Amino acid sequence: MYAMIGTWRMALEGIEKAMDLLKEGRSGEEALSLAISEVENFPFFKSVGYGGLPNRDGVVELDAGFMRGSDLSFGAVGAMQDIKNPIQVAIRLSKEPFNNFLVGEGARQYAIDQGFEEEKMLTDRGRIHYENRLKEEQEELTPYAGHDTVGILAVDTKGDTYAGTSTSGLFMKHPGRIGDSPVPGGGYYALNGVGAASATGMGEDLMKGCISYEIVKRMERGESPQEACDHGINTLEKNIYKESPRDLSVIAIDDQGNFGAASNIEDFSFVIALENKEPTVYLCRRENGKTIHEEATEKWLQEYMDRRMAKLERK
Ligand code: SD4
Repeated sequence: MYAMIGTWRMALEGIEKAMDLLKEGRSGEEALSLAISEVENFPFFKSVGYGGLPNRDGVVELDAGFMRGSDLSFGAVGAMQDIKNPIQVAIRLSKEPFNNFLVGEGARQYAIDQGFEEEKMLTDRGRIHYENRLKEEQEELTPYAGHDTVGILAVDTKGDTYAGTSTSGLFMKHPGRIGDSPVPGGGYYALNGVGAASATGMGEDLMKGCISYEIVKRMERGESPQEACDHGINTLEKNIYKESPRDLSVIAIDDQGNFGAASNIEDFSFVIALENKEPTVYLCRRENGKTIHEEATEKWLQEYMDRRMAKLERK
C-alpha cells in the first residue's frame, strides 16, 4: 500500500510525479519533497514558494514544515526569504539533533550554508497583486480568496507516514508573522501506526486547536480519518467562534490509505492518490457537520487553472 493526499487542486501535478516514486518503493520523504517542491516552483500558485504573495512591506516570507511519523522528528522554517525550496530546507532541518525550527535570517543563512539555492521569490505578478492591493486599501487581514497552503501527506510501501507544508502565509501579513503551517501539530503532524494530518486556512485559529495533532490523536483513539477531520473542525469552530467563522480546512490519512477532508468553506479542494487510484481532485461540501466529497468536474478543473493563469492587470 502507498498513498498521498494534498490540500487544494494545486497539489495535483506534484502528487502525480511523486506517486511514481512511491510505486518504485522510494520513501515517503522523497515523494513528499518532490511533490511540494513542484508546487513551490510553479509561479502561478500565488501562495506557495516562487510567486508567493508578499507581506505588508512587499517582501515574500516563506514558511514550511516537515514531520516523519516514525520518530516524530520535524524540521521547519518561518519567514524565510529568497531560498528556492523551503520544504527541502525543512526536511534537512529535521535531520539535525537540535535547531530544528529556524526563522528569518537564521533560516536563510542555514539554507545558504547547506548549499540550498537562492532565488528572488517575488515575481512581477506577485508585485502587481501587491500594488493592486495597496490601491484597494484593504486593512483587514484575511486569507485572500483561494487561500492555499500546500499540505501533503504520504504513506510509503514500508508503512511510514510523513507530513509536510509550504506557504507564503497570509497576503499582507505583518513582517515576521508566522502561521500554523511550519508549526508541528498545527499545520501538520504524522505518527506511524496511526496516520497524518495537515491544515490550511487562518493560521491564528488553526493553531488554537493544535488541529493536526488533534486529528491524528482522534485517529489514534479509533476515529476514522473522515470522522477525525469533521470532529476536529466542528470542535475548533465551536470553541473559538461566536460568529463569523474564519477559514479552516484539513486533510488526513491513515496508514491503510483511508482518508478524510473537512472544511468550513465552500470550495475546499484536495487531491487523493492511492496505489489503485489515479490522483483525483475532490471538493468538500458540508452538511450538518459532516463532509461530503465530490469529484471535481472537468469544467471546475479548467476554470481553476484559467483563474490562476489569467492575465493580471495593474489597477
Ligand atoms: C497561514 N495557514 O499562514 C496559512 C495560510 C493558509 O490557506 O493556509 N492559507 O496562516
